[in-house]
Amino acid sequence: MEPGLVKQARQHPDRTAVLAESARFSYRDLLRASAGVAGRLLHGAADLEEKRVAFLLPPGFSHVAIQWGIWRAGGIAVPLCIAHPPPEWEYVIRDSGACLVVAHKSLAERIRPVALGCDVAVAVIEDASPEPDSASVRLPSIPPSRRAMIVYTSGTTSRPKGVVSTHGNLQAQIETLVQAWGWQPQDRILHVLPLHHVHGIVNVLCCALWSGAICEMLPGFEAGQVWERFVRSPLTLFMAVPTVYSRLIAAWEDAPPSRRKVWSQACAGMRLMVSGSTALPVHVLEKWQRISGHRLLERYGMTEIGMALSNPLEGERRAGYVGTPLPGVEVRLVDDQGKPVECGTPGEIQVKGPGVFGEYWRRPEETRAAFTDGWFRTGDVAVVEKGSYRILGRRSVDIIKTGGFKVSALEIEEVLRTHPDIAECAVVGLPDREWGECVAAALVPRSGRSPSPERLRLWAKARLAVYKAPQRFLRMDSLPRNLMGKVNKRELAKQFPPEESTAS
Ligand code: MCA
Ligand code: AMP
Repeated sequence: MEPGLVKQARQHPDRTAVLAESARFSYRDLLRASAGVAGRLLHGAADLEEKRVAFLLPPGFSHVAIQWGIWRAGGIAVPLCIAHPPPEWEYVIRDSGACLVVAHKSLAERIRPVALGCDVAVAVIEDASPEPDSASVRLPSIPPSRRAMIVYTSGTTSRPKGVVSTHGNLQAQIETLVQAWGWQPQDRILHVLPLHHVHGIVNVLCCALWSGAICEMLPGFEAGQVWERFVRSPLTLFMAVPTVYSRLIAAWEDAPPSRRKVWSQACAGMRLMVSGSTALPVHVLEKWQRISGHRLLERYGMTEIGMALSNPLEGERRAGYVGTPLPGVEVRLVDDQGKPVECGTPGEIQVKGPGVFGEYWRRPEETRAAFTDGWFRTGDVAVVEKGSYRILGRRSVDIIKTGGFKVSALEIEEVLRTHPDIAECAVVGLPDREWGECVAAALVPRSGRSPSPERLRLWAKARLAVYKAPQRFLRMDSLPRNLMGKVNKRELAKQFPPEESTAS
């Protein structure tokens, strides 16, 4: 038994799978390279038996070959974000109990001290290449119940939790999207998203490779580069977070009229453009439609479940709505007592289905708390109106979505409290035109200390992923607290001056 993606790839070995850095790699190349990787990871053993292998590679063919190689060897793939500072890597390596870190040569020197500090070896790889003899590598049988991947996600606990997806979960998450969005072998998608989250991993990369389509990978997102790529040759699909669309709109507005026209025309060949990970502002949807001619398809999902709700491929895509349950996904809304609500009444979104994860890595308590009678509790609140779901917000004020990344206020507070100049602090998300929400920190400095916002941001960026580092700071004499002594975050959010520009 092979992972579903591998089985699929065998059906069209000669088609192009990955385009990156002007090089073309076929599905046969991917099968061979990943078999070679698996053989080296196994190193004579029969099966990695769910050992965790962390990997740190820029987007490209090698990244995919390592991911597949870990899967084919029977291991659990733990993607590391190339832009994270060392403390974030260390946390993931330790928490997942990784037995090895596979690092691209360009990143090896940065991660080596971290891995060695965790007593974990580093395997440095040059660019993975297809191996002519890799067909002879003996690989273990991988049933759908085998754990495949751990993706770290922030939540209402202070440190991120590892979401464990099995091969069966991934297959279900992919198949529902392939069906709903009509993926075909003729598709060609431009990949600009990070590869340590489900949006970039499942919705873009895995769906493309499942379908025999072409996944063209850019090193990252830069608006002008993406527009010019749209122009160069036809693409059929694009998927991104609202901040990316806002940036594309801003670049278009800054461009001379002749370029605008060429850019807009280049979108005509696309068959579908998707937005998700955070609410799509209606003004972005409308502007994008005017510029590109495409009405963005907005969908709703979560690391723990893959995608759950989607506007239709054919038919009306309602602004401000995320559509209806995807094929094979059950969704219900419940009240505070856990009872399903009437249509038109807000309730918490709960999800069931083969794509829903089974556990947070080594966190049985949190796993138990996340489910009710087999339904996963998302913590998001929605309402159904005229048959379509509208997301109203989240139950917890401590979860912030910034530029599509979910961050935990509690995690950021915990780190800020270790700063020698900070006596007390509280973190909130504030509405932000560019990022959806931005991370804002209210600080009570220790007496006689006066840390500057710029220095604090730099200090935070050395310890936390850059998107967790507060963009706005507010100095206070004391934090607003309720009678129980708990910080009143809704009150606190109101105390930040409006219209202040972000630090970036
Ligand atoms: C970058 N910065 C950010 C963010 N990204 N700050 C807050 N929130 C962010 N998301 C920082 C930069 O480090 C920099 O700080 C400053 O902001 C500007 O950087 P810039 O180079 O302009 O940003 P960028 O590197 O171009 O990134 C913007 C981005 C990126 C492309 C929109 O945030 C991104 O790729 N977002 C997508 C996230 C995503 O895929 N989420 C899916 C997870 P300084 O100036 O101080 O250096 S959610 C998911 O998977 C579920 C399942 C779902 O539903 O999809
Ligand atoms: P993550 O845990 O990073 O996978 O983020 C999942 C969260 O992103 C969900 O729980 C929602 O809060 C949010 N989210 C995803 N898609 C949407 C959307 N279309 N509209 C509003 N929120 C969304």
